[in-house]
Amino acid sequence: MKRRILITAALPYANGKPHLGHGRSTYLPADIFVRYHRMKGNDAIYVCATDEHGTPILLNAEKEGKKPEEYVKCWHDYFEELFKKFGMSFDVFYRTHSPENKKLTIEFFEKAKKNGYIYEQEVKQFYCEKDNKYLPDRYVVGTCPYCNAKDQYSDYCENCGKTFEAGEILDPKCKLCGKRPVIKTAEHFFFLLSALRKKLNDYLDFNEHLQKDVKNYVKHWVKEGLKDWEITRDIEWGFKVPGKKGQVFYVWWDAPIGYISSTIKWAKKKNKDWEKYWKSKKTEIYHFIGKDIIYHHYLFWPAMLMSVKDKYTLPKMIPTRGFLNLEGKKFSKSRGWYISLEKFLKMFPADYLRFYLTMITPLAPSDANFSLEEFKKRINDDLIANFGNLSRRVLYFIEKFFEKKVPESKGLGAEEKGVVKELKKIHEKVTKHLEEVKLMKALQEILKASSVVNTYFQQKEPWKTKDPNCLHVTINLIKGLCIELAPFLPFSMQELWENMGLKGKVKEQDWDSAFELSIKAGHKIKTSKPLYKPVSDEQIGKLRENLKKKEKEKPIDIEEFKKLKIRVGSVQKVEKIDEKLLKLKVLVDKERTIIAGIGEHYKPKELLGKKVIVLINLKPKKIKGVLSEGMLLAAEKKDEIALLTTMKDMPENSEIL
Ligand code: B3M
Ligand code: ZN
Repeated sequence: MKRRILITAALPYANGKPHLGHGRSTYLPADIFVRYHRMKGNDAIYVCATDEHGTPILLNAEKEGKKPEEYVKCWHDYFEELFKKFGMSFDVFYRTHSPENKKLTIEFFEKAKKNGYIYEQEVKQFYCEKDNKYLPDRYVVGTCPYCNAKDQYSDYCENCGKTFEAGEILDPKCKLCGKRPVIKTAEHFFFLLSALRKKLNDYLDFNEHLQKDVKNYVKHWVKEGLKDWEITRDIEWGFKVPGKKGQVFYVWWDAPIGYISSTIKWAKKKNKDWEKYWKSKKTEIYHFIGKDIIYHHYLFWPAMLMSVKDKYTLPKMIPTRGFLNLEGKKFSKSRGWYISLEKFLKMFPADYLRFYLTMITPLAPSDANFSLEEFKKRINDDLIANFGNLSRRVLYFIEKFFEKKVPESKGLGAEEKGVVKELKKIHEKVTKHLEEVKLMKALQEILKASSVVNTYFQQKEPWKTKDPNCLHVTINLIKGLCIELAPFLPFSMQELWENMGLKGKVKEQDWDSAFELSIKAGHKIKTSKPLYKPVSDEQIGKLRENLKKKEKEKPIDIEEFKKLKIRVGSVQKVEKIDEKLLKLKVLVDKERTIIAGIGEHYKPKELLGKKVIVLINLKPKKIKGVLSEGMLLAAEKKDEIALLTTMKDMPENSEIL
């Protein structure tokens, strides 16, 4: 029987370019999963949107001098375009700043309130008297009261991970004007999460589809006690709270409702009944997320759905995956350690990225590493050598020996029967893994199947024997593999489908009959042109170089600058070592020997008694047998060099700040 399956991926903030890691944990796995289910003949839809509210978005829009409406629209369009290139097959890609979402957000609030799950309470808040506004989280920066880290937001310290209440942060400053804010009280709405503790616990206990490790983690939180949740904010961007001047809903209140409102948008267009997808026991709901938003999806969201008492179906499964590192280090835009999805897709086909990311992404909240070298290896060895070349060779021999026509089979021999049987068996495993959202395992099995065909093909040596039976069977098996790989590699499998001379779309083929031998003798193939180009060392080298360059361009902070000990010194003695090198004695904190490559620019005499600027905490280094204990700073232009000095006479060892 046809199943009804609703699949979502975490809604990306309309607030900047996503990097490679963002694609891995949510959008790609959800896309593979939905593509599989469509081929299974299920009624599966893939819903996503941009997440468009919240303080960081407002702050960035202000920084760019844009209206937030304008700002998020720009990013929405950017994501839409980018996701198309990545092969995301959304049924709808909508927005949270939409009329449908506004209506439903207020409806959720009112229903939950009516049912007693929302109450009002006074909270302390920072207020800037110069800007005349309340300053939520990100609008206040200061020093962490626990670890003394500077420049932390007023609700959370990135350094030690502690969260704070308003008023706790030391030396608070308004992010807009730098003035110290005052503390005022304001009435805010809270969601009574604590009252749903038992129900949430039951939901976790009785749902055997949730990942065990994540579930245990969440149950631990429930056991520790759930804090009620403040769901309103004092900013001017978001959906206004009815009857409350100057307050909007917290972004996490309306964001998950965006899953439903986007479905409503889709249903309207397609003339469908959205409630069937959200309020029927028959519907299976899957939310694909990254591990940073576990709390929101395993607790807040089911609690919200329960609180409105509107027959909403709770998520069947919340596939949760970890973060991605790049060459062993955390992605970081500010530190320049970063490759955007956009940039990568400009350099390589989307299928390469889809393939590699799937290969390093188990169904687990553990982190993975994107290694450029490993990427090259996987693509060249597994995708191209194992599968790509096999499919090309089969087509090539049919082209060469049989004028592009699939030859007659003389009935399957024992060997052929053996391979077909084995591939059918593997197909069952692949299917089982896909059902369980174990996409990496499914792909590994498919590659195993491809190896089986490869081994058979090598043994048969059709390039020598021109064995029609072998070619007849293998092209049918390639067709099966092409169907199996289609959810993972939609672009290149459609190309292969067409190269094989097959009609229609591979994504619309029936999953279960993948390994029926449906290509008959006489069928004409189109071409044996190769599907893939190997990843080259140059490409990888270029990416690496770029990373290094960006890392160098990253701004340093004052702490890093302060590490450099730069001082005034006076030249006491100068000797020539050779044409280029001079050996100087410079009095700074003490007399230091310094070897400098300025022999072509300064005569020893000229330097005597002069004040120079010296970096003194550089690791001492032996040059031409002499230990150099510092570096003279100089300005450089083509082949001219000028030593730095001070504009006023300053005593030795004066600090450069
Ligand atoms: N925008 C955060 C994130 O992308 C948030 C997800 C919302 S899902 C309803 O991690
Ligand atoms: Zn201010």
